[in-house]
Amino acid sequence: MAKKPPDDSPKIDDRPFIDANSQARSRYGRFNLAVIGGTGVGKSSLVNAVFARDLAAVGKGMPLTSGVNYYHDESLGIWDFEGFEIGTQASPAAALRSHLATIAARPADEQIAVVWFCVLADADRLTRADVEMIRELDAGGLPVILVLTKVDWERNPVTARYSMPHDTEEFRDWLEKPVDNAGRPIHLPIQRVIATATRDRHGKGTGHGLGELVEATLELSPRNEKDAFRIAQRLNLPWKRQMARPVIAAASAAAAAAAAVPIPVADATTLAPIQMTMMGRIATIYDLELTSMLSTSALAQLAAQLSGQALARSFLKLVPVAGSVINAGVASSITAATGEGWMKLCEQVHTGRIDPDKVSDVIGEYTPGIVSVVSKLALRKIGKH
Ligand SMILES: Nc1nc2c(ncn2[C@@H]2O[C@H](COP(=O)(O)OP(=O)(O)O)[C@@H](O)[C@H]2O)c(=O)[nH]1
Ligand SMILES: [Mg+2]
Repeated sequence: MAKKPPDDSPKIDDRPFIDANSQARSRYGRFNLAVIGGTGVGKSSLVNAVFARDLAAVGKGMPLTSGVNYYHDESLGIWDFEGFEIGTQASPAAALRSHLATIAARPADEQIAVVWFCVLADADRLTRADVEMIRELDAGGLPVILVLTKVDWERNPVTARYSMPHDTEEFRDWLEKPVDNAGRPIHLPIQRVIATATRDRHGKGTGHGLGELVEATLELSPRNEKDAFRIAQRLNLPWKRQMARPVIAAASAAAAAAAAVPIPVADATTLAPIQMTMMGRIATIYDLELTSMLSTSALAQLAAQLSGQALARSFLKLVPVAGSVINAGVASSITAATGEGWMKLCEQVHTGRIDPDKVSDVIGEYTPGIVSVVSKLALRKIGKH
């Protein structure tokens, strides 16, 4: 059980933490995806596989019209064209056009970035209505990924490679060079064709083509919505590290600048807001809601840990080697170590290896061993002489 900071500890403000988290959230914004396809083609399964959450079950839903729903949480919005069936309307393309116009008139944070147009892999062609709807999306300036769903991948027992059935391959080839019955080319404005499955035919397995799907989605997303997608998706962890590292570097530089004139150890509280802002931003990148992750008392404890109190105690033991002030090098090393540790903790929560409710219990294992940081620096210093 974590100890509460002693009553004589300096008052630590945990606001920078929460402010940075919510500011980063509003800066990155929400990523909105449109998913189109008949009932049962596997739309919801794809969304669950890529974003690791069932918005339809837990999120706020808003029926735009019959068959079109908007589900969202803070970082992700899904326009689910569910039951928007081919054949149920006189002209699906005209209906789609009017839905797109309605959506376009809605707030900026609900605007569609990319479309997944989902078709069962064992269909053998697109229908005329499909083609017209895709043209409608293209006319609306939306990038369209044609997603073949429920591909029945087969594993070759000798090579251990997976391949798709011959028919699916033919369908994919047709999509890449579509022609009509008379062999004349058809205008089909799709940006990608991606063959996917979220499970095998026995309902097991981890899926196929999903990595390719997130890469294509990122690539086709408007420039200023790419970060929102990197945050909302849950399949690609390296993208999150790529976003977190510059945040750590910037905070380390800010800490070094703050300690350009060495700070007496007792005043190390100066660095706490820098580190907490960094941690709030990193949590956002992992799409973690800080206030639900850390109890108020855990936040206060963390704040105290980052403050002069904890530092001072560790430093006292190290004064002979480290001196009694925090200089730029120490400030930046401690901040970098805090950032790396926090990033790893966020990763564990994000991937479900640590229960968000348990963060308060394990945080000490991830935030820096200040003693170890300082010892390393001191050793390096000694080594030089
Ligand atoms: N074999 C197989 N079944 C799938 C796959 N994806 C989804 N399903 C199943 O297909 C059914 C419909 O999926 P769902 O995602 O609800 O489709 P939606 O109506 O388009 O949202 C469910 O029973 C899923 O378990 C897949 O890749 N392979
Ligand atoms: Mg569904």
